[in-house]
Amino acid sequence: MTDKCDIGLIGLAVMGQNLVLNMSDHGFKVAVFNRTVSKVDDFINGSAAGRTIYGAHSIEELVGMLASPRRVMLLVKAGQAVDDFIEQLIPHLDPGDIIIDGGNSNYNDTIRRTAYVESKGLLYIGTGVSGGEEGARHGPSIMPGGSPAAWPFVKPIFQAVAAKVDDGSPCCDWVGENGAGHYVKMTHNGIEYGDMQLICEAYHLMKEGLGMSNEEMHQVFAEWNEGKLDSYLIQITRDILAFKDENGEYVVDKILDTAGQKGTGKWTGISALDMGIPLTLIVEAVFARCLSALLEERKEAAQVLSGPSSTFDGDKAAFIRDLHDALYASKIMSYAQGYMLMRAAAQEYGWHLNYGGIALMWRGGCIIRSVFLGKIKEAFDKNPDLNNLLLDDYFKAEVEAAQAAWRRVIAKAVELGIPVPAMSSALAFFDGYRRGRLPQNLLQAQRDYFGAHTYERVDRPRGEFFHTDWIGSGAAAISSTYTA
Ligand code: 2AM
Repeated sequence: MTDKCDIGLIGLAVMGQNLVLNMSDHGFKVAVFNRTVSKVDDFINGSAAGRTIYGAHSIEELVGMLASPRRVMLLVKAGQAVDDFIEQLIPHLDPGDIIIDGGNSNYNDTIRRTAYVESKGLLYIGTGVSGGEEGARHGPSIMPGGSPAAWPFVKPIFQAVAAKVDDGSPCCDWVGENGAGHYVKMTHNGIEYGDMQLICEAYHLMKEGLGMSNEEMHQVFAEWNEGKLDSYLIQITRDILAFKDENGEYVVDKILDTAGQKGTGKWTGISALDMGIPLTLIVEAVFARCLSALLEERKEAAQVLSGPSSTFDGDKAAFIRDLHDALYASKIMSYAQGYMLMRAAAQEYGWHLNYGGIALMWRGGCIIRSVFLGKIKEAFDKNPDLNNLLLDDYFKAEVEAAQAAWRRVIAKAVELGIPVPAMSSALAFFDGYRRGRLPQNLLQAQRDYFGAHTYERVDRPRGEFFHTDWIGSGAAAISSTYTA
């Protein structure tokens, strides 16, 4: 090695190795290190052989191999391992050097770490990297946040290795301060939960409601992937439905119906609850996984509890067209809710989020990549201050056009007893969001009745609170005495 390396990477699991190979494809010189040091030599002598990739056998050696300002990226297990490496790196780094965490860290940790690393005179980046091992190798979606001053030094590398959309724009841009990058990555994962659940509900309706074969469903998803729903998840669903094992049998039918989760959907839901944002579709998607995991309980219940015995007797082709629109409209609700969440988080944490840029970052490289995200980008290009996606002319018209079909699908699902928690909660959200008056006037009355929580009035300015003596006791109950 003659010159110093452009970047150092710690953590040589498959993601780390693939990202390093990707960086070397783009002409960057990369120094690598791993806790289990033998993996460094295995990599250097294996898939990294003959490339601009150089092994280090200690943190000190790694840091010594880097050009200034040094850029050290961690791709290690989220949690304590990140804090441990930060501690090990700090004594070897100089002011202005940059530590980058590319793992699936919780944004709260990234907020804390940014402040801590900055307090040592260094810069910090916490970045979402999406697209799995394949994405890391050939172009992930990269969502960096942290110390804004670090971005110009990382930008050329990240934008070179990131996925590109049709016009060549990279799926990587600056997201915002401290934990913003990991927050946006978390929201991406929540939206991914929602997209997957919506597809599963469509599958359930086709399979159980219409009695369709895997081959027929494969055809439907193949068609859907040619239109507005064109996306990675629809595409892999198409392929999964047609996939047969060595015995010529469909693999999907042999898979146990109990879903796992790593927690990012749950984090998204918790954040929404904390901030009071109705992220109903994603939360329903998390709960749908939870319900699926109660496998034994469900099997027992299936022996005892029955539902409607009606079967579908309508026009199947028409219903499939309706189902397309129901999925599409529900997806619009999910993204509208996701953007509501990010907007609230930006306010809560003081981030300056680039909403159109986020749509572009998700447009390619990641699991939720889709043509649809191009439309979201357009909506924010048209109006960067767009308050809600549903108020954009394009999406407003799309929902209007899909609305009747969406309602028919939900009604039919209810009639057939097939659960569609994401699609139906999306519709309930839409019907609530578009109403100037909801029944919570009654709820406020109830709260005031039993707990003297007070209420505001339609005929008085906001901020004036009233209490009614509902039971005529005359006693001025105050809510602080309410303990039920
Ligand atoms: P290893 O190869 O030594 O296990 C993904 O698991 C990556 O994170 C691997 O590079 C792994 O290193 C690293 N890793 C996991 N837990 C770690 C820890 N507690 N400290 C340091 N590195 C860790």
